[in-house]
Parts: sequence; structure tokens; C-alpha cells
Amino acid sequence: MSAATSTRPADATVGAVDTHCPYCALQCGMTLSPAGRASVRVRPRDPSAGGLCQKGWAAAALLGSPARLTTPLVRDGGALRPASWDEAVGLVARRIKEITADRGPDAVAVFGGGGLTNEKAYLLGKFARVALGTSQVDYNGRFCMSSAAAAAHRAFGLDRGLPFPLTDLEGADAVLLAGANPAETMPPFLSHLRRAMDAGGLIVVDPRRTPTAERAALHLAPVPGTDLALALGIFHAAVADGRLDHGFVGDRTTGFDEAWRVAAAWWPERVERVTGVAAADQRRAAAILAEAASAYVLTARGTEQHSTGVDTVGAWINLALALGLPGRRGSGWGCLTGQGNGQGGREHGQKADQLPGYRRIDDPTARAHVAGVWGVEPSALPGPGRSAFELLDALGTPDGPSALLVFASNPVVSAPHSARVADRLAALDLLVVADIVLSETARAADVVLPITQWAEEDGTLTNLEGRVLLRRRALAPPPGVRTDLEVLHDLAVRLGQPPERFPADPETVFTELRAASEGGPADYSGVTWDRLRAGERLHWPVPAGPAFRRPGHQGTPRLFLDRFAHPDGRARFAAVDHKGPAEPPDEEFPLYAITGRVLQHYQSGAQTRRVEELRAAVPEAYVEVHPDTAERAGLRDGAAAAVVGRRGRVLATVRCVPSMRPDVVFLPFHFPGAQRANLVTNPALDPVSRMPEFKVCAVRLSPAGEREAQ
Ligand SMILES: Nc1nc2c(c(=O)[nH]1)N[C@H]1C(S)=C(S)[C@@H](COP(=O)(O)OP(=O)(O)OC[C@H]3O[C@@H](n4cnc5c(=O)[nH]c(N)nc54)[C@H](O)[C@@H]3O)O[C@H]1N2
Ligand SMILES: Nc1nc2c(c(=O)[nH]1)N[C@H]1C(S)=C(S)[C@@H](COP(=O)(O)OP(=O)(O)OC[C@H]3O[C@@H](n4cnc5c(=O)[nH]c(N)nc54)[C@H](O)[C@@H]3O)O[C@H]1N2
Ligand code: SF4
Ligand SMILES: [Mo]
Repeated sequence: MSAATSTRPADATVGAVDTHCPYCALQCGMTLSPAGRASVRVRPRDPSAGGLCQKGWAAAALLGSPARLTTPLVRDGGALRPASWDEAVGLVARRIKEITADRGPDAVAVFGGGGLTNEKAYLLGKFARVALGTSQVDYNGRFCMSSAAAAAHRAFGLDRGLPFPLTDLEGADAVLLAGANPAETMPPFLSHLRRAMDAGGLIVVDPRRTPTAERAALHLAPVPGTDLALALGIFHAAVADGRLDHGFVGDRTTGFDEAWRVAAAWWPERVERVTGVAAADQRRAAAILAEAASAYVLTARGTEQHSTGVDTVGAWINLALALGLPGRRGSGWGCLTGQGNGQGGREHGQKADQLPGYRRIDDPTARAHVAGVWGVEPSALPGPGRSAFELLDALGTPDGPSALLVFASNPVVSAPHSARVADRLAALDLLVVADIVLSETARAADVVLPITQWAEEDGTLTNLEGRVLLRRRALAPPPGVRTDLEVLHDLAVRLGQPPERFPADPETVFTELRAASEGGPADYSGVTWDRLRAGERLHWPVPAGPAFRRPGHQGTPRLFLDRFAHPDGRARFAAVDHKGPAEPPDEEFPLYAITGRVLQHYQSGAQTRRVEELRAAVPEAYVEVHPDTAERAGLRDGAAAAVVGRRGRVLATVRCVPSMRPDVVFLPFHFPGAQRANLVTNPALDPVSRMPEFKVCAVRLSPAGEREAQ
């Protein structure tokens, strides 16, 4: 048995512990008071910051749940049966050796997740590159904020979701939210927008009248997939109405003329014809932002998850630059990152094209630095590899991987064109899933490895404002489960790696991560667990110089105040034009299907569908539809509907919502089986970020029982 075996105290609890919520990127602080696994009291640490949402309050319910996995499972004669760790990990190691001997290291792929701590994301990327030697590693963050990240890199030379502290938003008089529904996806976040809401300065861009849009002074409801045109229209209106910040544009940016050349052709009346948003409302949006003393433009998945996501975010950034918002205290552009460690998870090397510290894997200097920390030759580092959907799509094909290790994602439910993805997984020689519950993806696995939960382990996460937070262990895990780090350690050793190269202790991993990130864009070298334990608020970069010789850097709450991160110090306008979605409606499929989230469920629902309080609140998939559209399809409120598209059909209960656009239906994506929204979604990819078009595809609606001529 390897050194990975836990030597934890037998006690079930360690008293009240300050930690953070296991779910979204807001990472609300919570205090856990465990009185045994089945009874862990959750309290918000900072009620003035908006408290917790319903998911946060209910987060501890899974700790003592019978639904969690507590023993490894191995497929045997078609079914999964319990196995020892030794058997399960031994089997995985043996199969990996056989497959790589036969087909080379790229035959084994790794799929990670933005919920993993920094330490796990870092060690997973290192495991892929060093222990497996594969280039085939990517993660679910590709499905999340990758378009915003690419657009921010292009505009500013650096991507950090919010380049300013979250609390700066409290001073805002105006905030434009493009494709964000924080009233359901981050409810406590709204507490930071109180002033903007009171000042009549909240603008929400969403085809649906969401609970967030209800709170807005101005709700712009574009035709799905036309945000780029809308952003160009508001940009146009700002310039035409004399609101351009000439000083800022001249001193701090490049590329205005090229961007304007495109936007000049998108006058508001033309934009109105494409987006359905009244020209007067476009002008009003420009006026609200320009006249506010403090204004922000924030984007989220609604505007980003498109095959034109990078250019669309680029268009929103153009608007912010024209008004002189970024790089100034009290204003700016930002992206609302989604997953618990969506930010840190994209910085430390589980992405196909990246190495730790947000370095590029094709940059020779970056390769040399990271290889030095890892004790390998730079030439031994493989990559870049395939992006998330391309990787899943290639599984089991002649040129693609024949083994996949999944850590912290449930792509059978959450990946686009999910029937295709399930087929590809079924074509593998080996599927290994490390999870806390038997997710839909785990059900398809050959080996399932049971993992500790958030309250049972230490680690760091980086929240949506780039601040590094400490997740604290509040109680011992049940017997039989291991941390992801312990699993990676054990597997690496069995694959012939020296044990010290894959430490299972998170603080030791973090110290190595500091060295690997040192000098990179996301420099964590000056962050220590001791500083985090002492309550310091550290936003990266926190440089400490070579080998940590200059400690004490206070971190960087606000980026870009003096210069942007491009070599010339200037932000870049993007010359972007509107294209529209890859699959617009037509006669056969006349409606737009858009997808997203509900308050009570998280992502693929693997966790929240197993929490009774949340499950009972929203037990199954539904489709939001305008009553007239429902009636035309022969449906009424509460009826069973089939949402039929080119790639499949989704079964969902009709919810008639009079505020819906008649040409749009909305599906939440949290449900499994025949209720998966992703049975219809279109895997058309953005050419730069490789983000799939989750947010728009063409469908028709019919009664569920009716035979479909497909
Ligand atoms: N309750 C809950 N909270 C979550 C999560 C969860 O699963 N559940 N997940 C977390 C994660 S990982 C993420 S990424 C965030 C996501 O947070 P959000 O981006 O706020 O959530 P979504 O519901 O995906 O999308 C937001 C809105 O986009 C709209 N939309 C759809 N198509 C378009 C379009 O073409 N244009 C525009 N402008 N809007 C469009 C939808 O109607 C939806 O209301 O939430 C985080 N928080
Ligand atoms: N149609 C549509 N599809 C979408 C989206 C959309 O808006 N519309 N949004 C996309 C977005 S933004 C995202 S982020 C993805 C998310 O989709 P997924 O990647 O499927 O995310 P989760 O459901 O959070 O899956 C995480 C899995 O890891 C497990 N887990 C939790 N913590 C740990 C841990 O520490 N270690 C391990 N090993 N396992 C753990 C959970 O039980 C769960 O099974 O979905 C994408 N899919
Ligand atoms: S808003 Fe996000 S971090 Fe806060 S309690 Fe809800 S799920 Fe947890
Ligand atoms: Mo996400």
C-alpha cells in the first residue's frame, strides 16, 4: 500500500470551523459546527455580505447522506461491484500501462473540473503531463468562462474574472449585467448592487424576464444569440451621442478606429431589427452607463456560451473601453466566474493549453520554468492537446484516446450533444471516475473512486475576484473515502513516479504550486497558508520574487490601474462583427432553445438532486414557454412536452410564463436521462475559446406522447 493512505485522527469533529461554501464562485464564507456527520450546522460568516443562498444553507446535507460513495467500485460482468482501494487503483494503473504500451501516452486522457481546489487542479495537470505523459487533458471550465477569459486576454493582456474587489461594486451607480442571472445563480451577490438598483442604474440583458431582470431599471431582451449586435448598438449610441471618453481612449487604448469602423454600421435602428431591442433603449443604456459616476459592465454565461462568445465579450469590453471604465478605481469590466474554483481552476494547469501560474504551454520560457520545478526536461512536457468537447468527441475513435480519467465533472449531463458524448464514453477501453456520488458519468465507468467532500479536507480556492481562500477541514471523512490528492499520489507511484513528486498533503502541494506559478501571470508565490489562516485578503498576483525571497507583498486587489498587461500597457479594442448563432430557427425547428440554471440546483445536479430539500423544490426538468407558443403546440401549463431538435429531444414539463418571448423556450440543464437539456444543444465551437454554443439552438415543441417524424 502506498503512503497515500490517510493517517487521520479517528475523531468525527474538530469544533466550529470557518470555511467556504462548496458550490459557486462567490465562495460565501460559512462556519460549520459539526456534531457528527449527519448533523453539521451551517451559518453564514458574514451576513452583511448577503448571507447564503438555499444551496449554501443545505450544503452539509450531503455529508451524512446515504447517497455518497464510500467504497471504490469496479465493473465486473457488466455491473459495478464494491472493491478495495488496492484492487481498484491497481486495476487502473495496470490498464493505463497496457493502453499506453499499446497506443502511446496520448491514448490516456484526463478531464478535470473547476470545482477542484487549486492544489488538486495543479496536481491533476502535473499528473497528466508527468505521470501519464499525455497532452490530452482539459476540464469543464472550457464550458464555463473560457470565452470571457480569451476576450479578457485579448483586450487587457491578462484574465482575472473581476479585476477589482467584489465590494467595489457597492459604490456603483450603474451596472450592466449581460447574460447573468445572479438572483438565482449567486443571490448574495445582489447585496453588492443595492446602490445601483436604488439609483435606477441596473441594466439586465437577458432574453428572459428573470428574477434579476425584475430588479432592473432597464431590461433588454434580445433575440437569443444577438448580443454581439446589441453591444455594437449600445457602443454606437454612446459614440454617436457624444459620450466617448476621448482622453481615456487616446491615452490608454489602441484599436478604436478599427473597432469603430465595424460598429459605425450598427446604428441602433439597424440593431433593433436584428435584436428586437428598441433603439431608444439602447441609447438609454448608453446614457445610464455614461452618466453614472461609477459604472460597470459585467458578463456571464448568457452572453459568453456562444460560438461567437469571444467576440461577443470583446464587444462588451469595447463598450466599457469607449466609456473609459476599465483600469480605473470605481468602474470597470468583469466576468462573473461560475464554479467554486472556476478562477483558480483555470490558472494551474488542467487546461489543454496551459501550465501553472496561467502560463501558456507553447511558451518555451514557461515550459522551462515549470519543467524545472517538476524536475523533468522541458521537451518531456506534452501539449497543447484537444479542448474539452473535442476531447470528449474523439474518445474511442481511431485517433482519439481510449482511456479517460474524470475528476469532478459529470459530462454525461453537462456536455453539449450529450448523447454523442455518452456514446463516446461507451466506446472507451477504460473509464475512471473520481466523485463523491454515483453521478451519471460514474454509472458509465469501469472504475469509480470515492472522494472526500469539501468539509472533510483542506485546500485553497480562488474566488471570482481573484482572491485566494482557505477551505478548512471541519470533520473527518467516513472510512473508505480518499482525497483526490491521495488518489493521484497512489496512482502516480504505481505508474513508477517517485512518491515525493506527487505529495498528498495539500499544503505541501501548495508550496510547490507557489514555485511553479512564480513569475507567471497568476503569481501565487507570495501566498502562504499561514497568511490565509491569519485572515489576509490576498488577490493575485502576489509575487515574492525568486524562491520566495521577498515575502510580504500585499496582493493586487485592483489590476490595470496604471497600465494594462499588454507590452505597450494599453488595452485593445476588438474589431468584431455580428454573425448570429450557428443554428438559427427555421421552418422545421422554429423556436430558439436557451439553457441555464435555477436557484436550487447546481450544474449537472449530481449533488443538489441528492439533497431532499432542493430536489423537492424542483424535482424535474421543465420548459419555460410563452402561453401562446404552448397553445400552438397543443400544450398547456403542467403538460408533458418534448423539446425536439436536430440532435435529439428533451422531455420536460411545460411552465407557461407570460413574460417569455414567444420565439424562445428555456430549459434548465440540471436533470439526467431523457430530461437532459444537452440532448438538443449544439456543439458548435467558438474558434478561439472552443466554447460550445450551449445557449442557442433551434427546436420545436410538441406533446411528449406524440410520435415524432425525426
Ligand atoms: N443555482 C445555481 N447557481 C450557480 C450554478 C448553478 O448551476 N446553479 N452554477 C455556477 C456556475 S458554474 C456558473 S457558470 C454560473 C452561471 O451564472 P449565470 O451566467 O448567471 O447563469 P445561466 O443561467 O447559465 O445564464 C444566465 C442567463 O443567460 C440567459 N441567456 C440565454 N441565452 C442568452 C443570450 O443569447 N443572451 C443573453 N444575454 N442571455 C442569454 C438565460 O436566460 C439566463 O437567465 O452560476 C454559478 N451559480
Ligand atoms: N446546456 C447547458 N450545459 C451546460 C451549461 C449551461 O449553461 N447549459 N453550463 C456549463 C458550465 S458553465 C459548467 S461549469 C458545466 C458544469 O458541469 P459539470 O462539470 O458536470 O459540473 P458538476 O455537476 O458540478 O460536476 C461536478 C462533479 O464532481 C463531483 N465533485 C464535487 N466535488 C468534487 C471533488 O472535490 N472531487 C471530485 N473528484 N469530484 C467532486 C460532483 O459530485 C459532480 O458529480 O456545465 C456546462 N454545461
Ligand atoms: S451564492 Fe454560491 S457560494 Fe454563496 S451560498 Fe450560494 S452557492 Fe454557496
Ligand atoms: Mo460554469
